[in-house]
Amino acid sequence: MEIPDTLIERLRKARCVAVLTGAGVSAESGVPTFRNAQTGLWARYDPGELASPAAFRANPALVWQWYAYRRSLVAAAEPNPGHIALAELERRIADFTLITQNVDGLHHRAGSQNVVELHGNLNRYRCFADDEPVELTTVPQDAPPPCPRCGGLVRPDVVWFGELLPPRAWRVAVAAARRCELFLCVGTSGVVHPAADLPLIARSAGAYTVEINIAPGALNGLLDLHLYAPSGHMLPALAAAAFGNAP
Ligand code: BV8
Repeated sequence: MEIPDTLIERLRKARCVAVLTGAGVSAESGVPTFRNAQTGLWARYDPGELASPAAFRANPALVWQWYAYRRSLVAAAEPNPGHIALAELERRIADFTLITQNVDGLHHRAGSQNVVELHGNLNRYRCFADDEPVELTTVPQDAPPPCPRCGGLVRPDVVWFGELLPPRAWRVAVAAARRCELFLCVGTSGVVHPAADLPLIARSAGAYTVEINIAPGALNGLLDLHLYAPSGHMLPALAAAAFGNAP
């Protein structure tokens, strides 16, 4: 799919850009997207059910094993050209904010320095009883270990459905959406809130808003431009068109 010259010019001239990514940007790294993460033995579970405090209370071992499985997928994955292009854009644009719904840490591994993790990171842990961070030297595969401080259950440091987003992360994300002149929404179904509100906040504040996805989704028709192509192709092409391939 051709990239309109107007978008290339906007990116080249932009002083302030914000990007929201979803599971689609990690798909080309071999990490299944959130809604089709369920294959094999996990196929019979609904991720929206597993990713909840109720599921963890009811069956901590099952939820812990699901995250152990996903952690193994992520450990075997490498950042793809889409992640790398976003790290390059961060180096080229003065005020660049990368906001992600993903919990896989691949943006950091691609070299992005300033990543706003709205939904946490599955390679970090915290105590289910008091929410304080927990450092694990070894990570058991079958069941959550006890918190070394209080004996409560250790959980992955991710935001489950029905839980509030980290207040600072959300504040930073909204501020970036409000001040940016260009907002890119990449690889997200746009069904999970409040993250999916960000492109609309940006648009109502006057930003030019762009969706990059392989198929129309919940944001279809709501943004200024919709580009349908894999992000691992589209993002490098966009970065090269705007800034060249010079290192
Ligand atoms: C909240 C971490 C306030 C965990 C995730 C009832 C009670 C409480 C809240 C609600 C409720 N009903 C609704 C809500 C709100 C709820 C919500 O939005 N539900 C939805 C499902 C309707 N939200 C919340 O609960 C949030 N908190 O509202 O707090 C509150 C609190 C209490 C009471 C009331 C209000 C918390 C939401 C965070 C949930 N945690 N992740 C984990 O990962 O295990 S969300 C999860 O979904 C992932 O983070 C994922 O990133 C995210 C969104 O999904 P996507 O990233 O979009 O992934 P998806 O698979 O859906 O789509 C992939 C996309 O990529 C597709 O569009 C595809 O076309 C595209 N794609 C594929 N390949 C490519 C590609 N694009 C480009 N290139 C490719 N190659």
